[in-house]
Amino acid sequence: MAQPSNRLSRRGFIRAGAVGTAASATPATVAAQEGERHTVEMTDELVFDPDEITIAPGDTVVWENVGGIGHSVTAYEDEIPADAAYFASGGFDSESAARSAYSPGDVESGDILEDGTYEHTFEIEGTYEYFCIPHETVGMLGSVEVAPGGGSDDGGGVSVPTVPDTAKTLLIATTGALVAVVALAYFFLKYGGDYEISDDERN
Ligand SMILES: [Cu+2]
Repeated sequence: MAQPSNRLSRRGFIRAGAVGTAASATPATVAAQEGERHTVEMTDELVFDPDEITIAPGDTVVWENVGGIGHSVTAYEDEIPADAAYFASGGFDSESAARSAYSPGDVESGDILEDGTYEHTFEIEGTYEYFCIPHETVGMLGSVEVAPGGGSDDGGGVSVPTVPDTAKTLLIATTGALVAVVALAYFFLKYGGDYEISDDERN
């Protein structure tokens, strides 16, 4: 005697659900490896805050002007890792180009105005020294340290600085499981109509 086809499909469905739950662990791992975003403020006190920040490879630093005075974020060409790409607000590819172009009030020239931001993603490990063109002489300098593991304990504007990695992983795993449950519920609603029919068939 052949089994009711809805039984087979139900079993297949449950198996698919289990696979979906197991597979959700993989995207969760990938998500954990995505770069974090760290904020460095530029203030009217003419400082980068924090002026030193440690991040992981692949992380992004977002410099935000929280005051009214314009600033630049300009890397010292000779004080970044040899194989790293040069970076500067305004998108210049050399320190000399950035220096000669800078013009107060002109965003295109690399000036970051009130509420303006500039961001750069760091892939290569090492130390990056940078400065603000108009305030270099008064010591508006900063550095970014890119190291494995990053600076989740340096409190340097990290989005979730106090949460240990294990807790973070747990949160991501929980999110993954939730997504799996929602997907499961979706398939139930769409394809799970046989369930009630099976009771009728037994009678
Ligand atoms: Cu400045």
